[in-house]
Amino acid sequence: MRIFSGIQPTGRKHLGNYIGAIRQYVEGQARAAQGDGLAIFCIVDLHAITVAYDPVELRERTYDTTALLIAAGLDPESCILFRQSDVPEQTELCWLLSSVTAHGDLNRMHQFKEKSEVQRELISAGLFFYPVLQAADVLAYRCDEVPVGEDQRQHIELMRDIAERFNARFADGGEILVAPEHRIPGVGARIMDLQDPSSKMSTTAASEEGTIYVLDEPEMIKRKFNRAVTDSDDPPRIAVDPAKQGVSNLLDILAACKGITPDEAAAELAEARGYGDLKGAVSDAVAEMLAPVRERYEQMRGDEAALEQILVRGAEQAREIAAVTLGEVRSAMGVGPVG
Ligand code: AQP
Repeated sequence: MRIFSGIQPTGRKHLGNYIGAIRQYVEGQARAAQGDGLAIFCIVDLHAITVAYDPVELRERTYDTTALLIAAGLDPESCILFRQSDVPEQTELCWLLSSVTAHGDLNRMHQFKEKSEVQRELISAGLFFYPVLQAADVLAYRCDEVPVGEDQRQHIELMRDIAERFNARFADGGEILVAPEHRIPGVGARIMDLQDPSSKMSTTAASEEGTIYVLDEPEMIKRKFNRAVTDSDDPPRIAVDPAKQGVSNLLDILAACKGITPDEAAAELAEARGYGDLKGAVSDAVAEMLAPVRERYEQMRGDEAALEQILVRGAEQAREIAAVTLGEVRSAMGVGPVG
């Protein structure tokens, strides 16, 4: 079993990234180690440049994200952890795969529509092409599984189509590229903004007050949960209900922290006096879950040379795999000399 996922070095990573993706990476690394599998994680700096960004900050954020992933439990001795731009095979594969990607499919991508709406100066062609590069990232490693949050479902479906179209066109009845499955968590796949529970918690679109960052101190976590939007039901009702987005989101977060279902989390709060008790329970659970990550992050972040060394070594390992796939793709497509 081979697992691959990418994460952007943008902004500070939030609770949605942690529950929807990072925690799954750590679990995937453990599963891969148990079998004869391989877990590969990529910090996708080339995706981060598809929207307005600051070059100096991009490098800082790349080290921040590397340190955070390791603090969360990724072990560079047990997985491959690398920076996307260090593996040019992925960018070449992106171009090759563009020939089997339908323009109309890219036009339908929700993420492109949402992100292009908020770009003030330029809607880059890179933003439009984002899912093709993402497909190349994953397909270069012929992986079976991609751990992601719910927002990435459509992109994974597209990369499956790209792999299948490529195989149908160029693999002569065989399978050069592997169409991967997404692995979206049953609970916590879409954590919502605490101030606007109709929008997902997000690096770029969410409110500061409504976003819990992985590195927030416990007091900050408590303050943000205390101010979380719920509803004015009288008497207050702690239940999972599409009409109660704020309460349902808090139950989802609590359930994800405790490894139970949101309904079970609601049942545990049957004796609660009101939403204050729910907010207290969820803020304690989140603070407890994130504290060790924050502490380890603080120990690691200062040593950029060590972080850089981890990324360089990871890229060497990644290139060995990606180069083989790229060679077969080039050869099947008739690109370059006979190999
Ligand atoms: N709210 C969320 N709930 C659950 N999972 C989430 N993910 C993102 N938001 C939520 C998952 O996190 C992984 C990394 O996403 P990314 O590389 O896009 O990183 P980001 O830019 O920090 O994520 P955002 O917040 O989603 O950014 P913007 O603001 O750009 O929209 C992915 O697996 C994603 O599903």
